[in-house]
Amino acid sequence: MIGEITEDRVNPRIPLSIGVAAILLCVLFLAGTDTFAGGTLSGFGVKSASQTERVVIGVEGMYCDSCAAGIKAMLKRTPGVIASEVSYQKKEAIVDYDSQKTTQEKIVEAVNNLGYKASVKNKS
Ligand SMILES: [Cu+2]
Repeated sequence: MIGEITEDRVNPRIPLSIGVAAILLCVLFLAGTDTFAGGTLSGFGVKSASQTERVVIGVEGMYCDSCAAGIKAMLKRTPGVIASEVSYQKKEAIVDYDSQKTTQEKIVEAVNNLGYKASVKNKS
């Protein structure tokens, strides 16, 4: 898992201008942003003890970038969440979390508690 994230980071092939391909690669793009990778890496204080997993959560009900920023801020305070990237345009949140401290269900619930409609899009 740690290896995967590192690989994403050193592989910045992001064809931004290619329409459909860009949409297909949006998850890769978000996973490869510096903020995301940096936050993730700095969260690995105890590599051996934590189990980092990634979940993509679909979020309905965001109306602007501030909504996404609000969700991201909330996730940052959520126990077990290591890093997150929330996109209003993609209507999704990509969350790295410690599976020994929280679950996908709890993260989805936390987003729902803010008033959005969240659901797991794919499992890591
Ligand atoms: Cu908003």
